Amino acid sequence: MPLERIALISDVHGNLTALDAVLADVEARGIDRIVNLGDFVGKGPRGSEVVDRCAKVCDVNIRGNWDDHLPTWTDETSPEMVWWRDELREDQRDWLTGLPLSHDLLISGRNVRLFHASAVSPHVRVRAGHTADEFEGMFLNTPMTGHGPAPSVVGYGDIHAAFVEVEGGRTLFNVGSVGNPLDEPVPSYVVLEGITDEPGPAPFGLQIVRVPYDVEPEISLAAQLGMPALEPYAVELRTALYRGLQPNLRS
Ligand SMILES: [Mn+2]
Repeated sequence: MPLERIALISDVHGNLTALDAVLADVEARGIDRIVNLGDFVGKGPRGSEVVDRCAKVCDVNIRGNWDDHLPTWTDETSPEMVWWRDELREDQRDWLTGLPLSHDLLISGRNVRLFHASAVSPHVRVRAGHTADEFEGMFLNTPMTGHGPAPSVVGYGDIHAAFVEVEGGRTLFNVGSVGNPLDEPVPSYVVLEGITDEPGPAPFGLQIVRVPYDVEPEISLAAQLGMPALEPYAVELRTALYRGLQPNLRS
């Protein structure tokens, strides 16, 4: 049986320019199966278009923390949250809040589990410099993950920083972010390679791909659309410096 490839993308955050660049790279590699690990919206200007694009091209879409809280956001005193929320159509808000929180695959004899931030909730964050307990927790069955076979490979998003870690026979990886990377200002995604639905051992590959694109048209478009919190967004896209660490630009 031939090896198959699956592209894993995450944290597009309304950045359609970066999403288009990554999808073009996925297509150029001849990959037609895409799983999105969530955070379609917020931070960037075109959440609505990103939702429509991903609903069309991704085989599986998983709910992130932003997709979970933005559609039902009620605090009208936060102009950027209101702007991002109101940009979404009613059917898109329903679509986002109805997405699954976890997805299991069997590839080359490995049980692979994908979710946004952790096995507990899309709102519970696990950083690259995690504790041993946090590492263990990523592989556990929880009410959020359901009770499928225990995974030996877990992939997630949320922290906007790609990594791969192999420890005690288990692999934990982060796909990084398409629209708002914070490890370097270049979008990342992951390609998994193996034989899907194959219970026996077979070659298995995992590759982090970086796709450069010009951030300036994306920033200009956000300005043109009158998106609030433009300056911290521009700094994040240009330098990968998280807005919470931009002391003079906190909004
Ligand atoms: Mn995110």
